[in-house]
Amino acid sequence: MIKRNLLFYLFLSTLLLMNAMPAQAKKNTKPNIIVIYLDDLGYGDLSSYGATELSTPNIDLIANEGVKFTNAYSTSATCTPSRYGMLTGVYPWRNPKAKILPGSAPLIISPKQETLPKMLKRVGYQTAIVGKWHLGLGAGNLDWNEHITPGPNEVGFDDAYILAATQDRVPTVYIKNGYVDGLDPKDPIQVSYKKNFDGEPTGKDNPELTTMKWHHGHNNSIVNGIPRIGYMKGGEAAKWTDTEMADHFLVKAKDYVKNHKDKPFFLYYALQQPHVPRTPNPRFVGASGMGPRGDVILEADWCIGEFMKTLEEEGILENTLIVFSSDNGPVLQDGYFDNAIEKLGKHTPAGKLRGGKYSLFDAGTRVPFMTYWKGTIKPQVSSALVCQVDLLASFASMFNEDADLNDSENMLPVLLGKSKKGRKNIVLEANSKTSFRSGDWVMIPPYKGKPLSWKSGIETAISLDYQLYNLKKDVGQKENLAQSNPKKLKEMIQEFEAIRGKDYSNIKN
Ligand code: NG6
Ligand code: CA
Repeated sequence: MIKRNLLFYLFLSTLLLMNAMPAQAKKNTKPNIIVIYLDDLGYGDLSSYGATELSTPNIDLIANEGVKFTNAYSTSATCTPSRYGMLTGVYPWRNPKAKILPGSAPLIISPKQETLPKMLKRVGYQTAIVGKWHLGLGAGNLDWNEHITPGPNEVGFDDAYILAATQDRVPTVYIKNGYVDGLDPKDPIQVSYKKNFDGEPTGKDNPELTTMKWHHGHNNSIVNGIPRIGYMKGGEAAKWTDTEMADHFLVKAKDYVKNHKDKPFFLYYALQQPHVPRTPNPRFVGASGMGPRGDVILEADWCIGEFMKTLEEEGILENTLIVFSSDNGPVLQDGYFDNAIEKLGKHTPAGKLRGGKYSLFDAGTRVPFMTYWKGTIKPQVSSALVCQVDLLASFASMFNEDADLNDSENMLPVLLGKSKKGRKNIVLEANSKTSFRSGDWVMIPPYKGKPLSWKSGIETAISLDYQLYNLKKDVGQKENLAQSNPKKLKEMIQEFEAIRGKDYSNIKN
């Protein structure tokens, strides 16, 4: 009798315990897929990638508990082309419009084109973007007060909560599924990249109204004391608060997860940090001791930690594959006086790599890149060559889905840490010029142009001579082997031209 009571008690308490456990969402057969994408984060900006002066524990967890890639690339050293490559599977140099876009530029992805979210929709995913878009909106002469279309919704995203271009460009408003969020119709928005609107102050003429000083370029309309690129009038109620942008996107990303967790979803969470203007929330001001650039990296790390907590609380962390990366390499001086150089101390945003944003040297495009899937991916470091352009083919292969793959290669086994066999080669782009990595080698063709990027002072790798580097022996690209190894140089040029064609040089004979 006693024994039976005990058994009953055990049974009861097990039932009670099960009820007390967090609700485990039903395991989807398809994992949720989340791409977390930072803006201008360098190869050396994370403690998991060797930074000693900054500590990024939340992103480090993704790196250390997943596959941490050491030879992963964006397709370009600037934002628009990189995002174009990742979302379409097409190298951005194939599309002449895939260049840094003004905030008023039309959409550069054709609504007929294949995209990563479209492919995932076909296999049953719900799809969304939260954060930076910068791929153009509309079809020209956009009226920001009407339905803004085509945009992310027309190229595969069911839901879109975006900033149109960059944090330093107008319009400084959020756009929710094609409508400016919070717009008061009595105060319409006007945007121009050509001329100012009558009576509107600018950074150039009214420095007394600015709280952040422009260094180069950013001296048009002033919003929240920050002078921007481009002119804007109206839309007062809809304007964002820069210091709250990170929290704002975090809430949107968390809410999306909470509201969509019962069916497989794809979320592209595109954070704005550490791009200029760097505007940490007051909670993070001074946190890094490195000025605003370091502070916003810590802020982004915190956001990602909070976001991961939500995945855990909602019971879907073990059914979610996360890809983390950055659109291009690091830059310190990118248009505002914000002490990024002065307070850098011993930090090396590019790690041991040469160059940075805007550069054909490796730091322009070699970026932090990791995949994390709790319980499925085994922690490891992978030196396999992979590129963001490969996400389309890799995820299509997960579902045996036919897709228009273009330059995208199936790296799924590599992304899941089951293989180390990466791509053979990649064509890389910076400011319309291209270079080539094959195996451990990099070849940069001769170009006319500036060896230093305008005002930011970054080495562009532009030279009238061929350059050839062996990254395995010389990760800092210090020794140009073009002269001493003509055989390898010739091989590289041939392999490059077979993909790129011969019409890439800006040097006319
Ligand atoms: C450049 C801006 C730079 C930054 C960049 C875009 C000037 C002088 N420079 O044109 O500040 O906004 O565009 O960065 O205006 S990206 O990461 O979105 O490509
Ligand atoms: Ca960028």
